[in-house]
Amino acid sequence: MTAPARVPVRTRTSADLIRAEEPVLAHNYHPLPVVVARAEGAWVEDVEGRRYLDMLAGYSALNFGHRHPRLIEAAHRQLDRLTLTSRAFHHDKLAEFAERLAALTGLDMVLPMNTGAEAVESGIKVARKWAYEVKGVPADRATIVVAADNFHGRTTTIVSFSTDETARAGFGPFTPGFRVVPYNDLAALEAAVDETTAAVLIEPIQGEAGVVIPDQGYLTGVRELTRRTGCLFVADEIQSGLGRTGRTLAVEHESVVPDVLLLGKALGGGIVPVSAVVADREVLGVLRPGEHGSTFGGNPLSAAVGTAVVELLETGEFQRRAAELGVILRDGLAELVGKGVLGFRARGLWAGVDIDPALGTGREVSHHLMREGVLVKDTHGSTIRLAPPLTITAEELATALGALERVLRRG
Ligand code: IF1
Repeated sequence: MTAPARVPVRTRTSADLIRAEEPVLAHNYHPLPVVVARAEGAWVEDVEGRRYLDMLAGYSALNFGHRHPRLIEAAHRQLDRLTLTSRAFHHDKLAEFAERLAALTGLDMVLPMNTGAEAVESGIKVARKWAYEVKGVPADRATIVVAADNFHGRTTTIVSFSTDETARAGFGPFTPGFRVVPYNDLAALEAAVDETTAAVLIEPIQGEAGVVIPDQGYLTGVRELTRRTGCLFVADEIQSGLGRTGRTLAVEHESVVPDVLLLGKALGGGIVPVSAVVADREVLGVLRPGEHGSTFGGNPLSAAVGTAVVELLETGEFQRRAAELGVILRDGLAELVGKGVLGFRARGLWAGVDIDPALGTGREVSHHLMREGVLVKDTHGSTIRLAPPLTITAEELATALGALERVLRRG
């Protein structure tokens, strides 16, 4: 076969670049046709220099916006000194990262990993080991109770307990040991928990499901039930945590402290993948040398950026912004109910917006918004999710809401 003539890289347009991906990139995504070349704060710019307001923020990986100066500075400083040691040796950035992250969350110990799915996998392993060593569950009998419509990542074990057929089908055989109950249903949870239960694993707010916020009292109920029955409450705050909802953690809205916290996304400041399992010593202490690990987990660059992220959160500024601007977002969306919006769920700077299906799918609405200079992502059906950087201004938020109003008005 003769190779197709290649267009010189520098003259490639967005359309060229999208076409160039097709034969060489796995088709596991269907992105909007925008090709981003640079970004700053809440704004991204495409190859042709068109600017867009980023109302997705890397699914909350960019809570502090693109290229936050403090985070970029921390990364640059670390790049000039030391980037990787592996955990075979100590390095001079890890203690501070763990100390400050533990202090931020009020728990004792940190297990550093990289991606969200790895934090979830690690949380599952820790919960199972805790069940055998501390709770006394017979070998290989531990169960973990999870919620329907969950999203915790893409590994084979995690998709084993997904209820989304697209995420699961074709990837079996699946990992046993999980029980699925409806979300926001304490009676169903209670019925599923027994003496084999190591943990209840839930998202305090379900992201992929469409920003589904449980009834007030649910998280308190999960805390009470897990304590009473002697199993761990594992909260996946990978998307909901680190300022997004107006608090450092979404569980704080009910003043609940889980046994195990899973963090990711924004912990890497949009620069490097950084995730962590955070828990008290009684739980994370079950891991001993050689039993779990990661080449990249807690590497110097990740630790430096992660520490800078924790420093930003220590100020409380971003949580406050999310809470205050969240009111503007909520009020703006309330104005659109009946004008193309059927309903919405919002907490802090995070919203799932159900668009009247007569006006188009979530995908079509996202496409129209892109043409208006606003980037969002649909979830299922006609729901779009909004999760702008927490650095967005009130004016920028109004710009995005104005664009949504125009798109809905045109239908
Ligand atoms: C994709 C959704 C967001 C997560 C929670 C763990 C992970 C995620 C609560 C795994 C990841 C992602 C992954 C991304 C799309 C995305 C997503 F639509 F699927 F639900 F954010 F809204 N726990 N969420 O939300 O983290 O391994 O990806 O670092 O395309 O899969 P990861």
